[in-house]
Amino acid sequence: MREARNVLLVVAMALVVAVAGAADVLAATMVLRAADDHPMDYPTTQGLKYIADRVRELTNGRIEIQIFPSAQLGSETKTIEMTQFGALDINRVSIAPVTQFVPAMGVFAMPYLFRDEAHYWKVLNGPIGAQMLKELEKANLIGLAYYDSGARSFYTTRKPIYTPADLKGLKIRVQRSQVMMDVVQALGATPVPMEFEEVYSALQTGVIDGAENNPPSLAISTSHYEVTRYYTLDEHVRIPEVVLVSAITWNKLSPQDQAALRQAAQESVAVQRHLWRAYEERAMAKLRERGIQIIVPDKAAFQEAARAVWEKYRPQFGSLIDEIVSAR
Ligand code: GTR
Repeated sequence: MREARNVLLVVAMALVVAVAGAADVLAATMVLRAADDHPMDYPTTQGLKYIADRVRELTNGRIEIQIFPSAQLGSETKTIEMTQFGALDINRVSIAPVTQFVPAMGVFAMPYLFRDEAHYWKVLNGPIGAQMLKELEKANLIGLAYYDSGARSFYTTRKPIYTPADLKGLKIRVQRSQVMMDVVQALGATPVPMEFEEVYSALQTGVIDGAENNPPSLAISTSHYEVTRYYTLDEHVRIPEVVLVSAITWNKLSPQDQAALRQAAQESVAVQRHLWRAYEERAMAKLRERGIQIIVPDKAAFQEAARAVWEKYRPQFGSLIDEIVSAR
C-alpha cells in the first residue's frame, strides 16, 4: 500500500515537473514587433526579414519577430516615439527623423559630408559610427546597425533644377528634421516638413513643388515618380538608415538573446547592401523608362551653397565634422 502511494507520488511529481518545464518553454517564447515604412520587398524590410529568420534560428524559436511593413504602425516620427516607450520593439528608420530626438545624429545629415560610398562605410563602421549609435541610448534607443540609403537628390513636378538658383521659391518636402530643413533652405528652396506617407498627394495637388530622396524611394517604394517630371542628381546628403531596438525591450532580453539580436542585425547589413545596389539600378532604369528627365548638374554650386549648413552646425558638432572628413 505504502509502495503504491510512493509510486503515485513520484508519478505526480514527475508530471508537475513536466508541466512546469513546458510552461517555462512557453513563457520563454517572446514575440517582438518590427516596423519599416517601406514595403516588404524593399532592401531595408528585407534586412528586417533576415534578422527575424536568423534570430529565430539562433534562439531555437524562442524569439519570434513580426514585421509590419509599409508604415502600417504609423509614420517614422510616431514609430520612433513608440520605440522609445516600448510600444514597438524594433524599428528601421532614416536617421533624419531620429535627429528630432537625438540631435547629435544630425552630423550625418551635413550636406556633401561623405566623398563616396567607401568613405561613408568607413565612417559608419569605425569609431564615429559606434559613438553615434551610443548617442541613441540617451533617447532610450539601442542602435544595432546602419543600412545603406544612397544619396538624396531633388525631384520636381513643374520645373527642372540645374542650379541652386532654380530652387528659389519652390516648396520642397523634407523629412521631419531641423537639419534637413536647414539643408534644403541653404540650397535655395522653401522646406516643407511632412511625413513620407503624405508626399504623394502633396505632389499631386501642388501643395509642394517637389521633394528629395534616393532613387529606390522615388521609383520603387512609392509611386512618386508618377507625379514627378524631373530628377536632379545633386546628391546633397547621404543619410544612413538605422535599425533601432527599444531600450525597454532590450533590457528584458537575456545577454544571450541580446547577442543573438546583435549578431543577426550585423549579418543583415550585407544582405541589405547587396539588395540596395540592385534596387538603385532598377530604380534609375524605371525612371528613364517612364520618361522622367534625369539631370546631372554641376555639383560645385550646390556644394558651395551647402557650406552655410556646416558653419551653422560647427558649434554644435565640434570637431566631429572634420574628423569625419579626414577619416580614410
Ligand atoms: C527614405 C527612407 C524612409 C523615409 C523616407 C522619407 O529614403 O528610407 O525611411 O525616411 O526616405 O523621405 O521620409
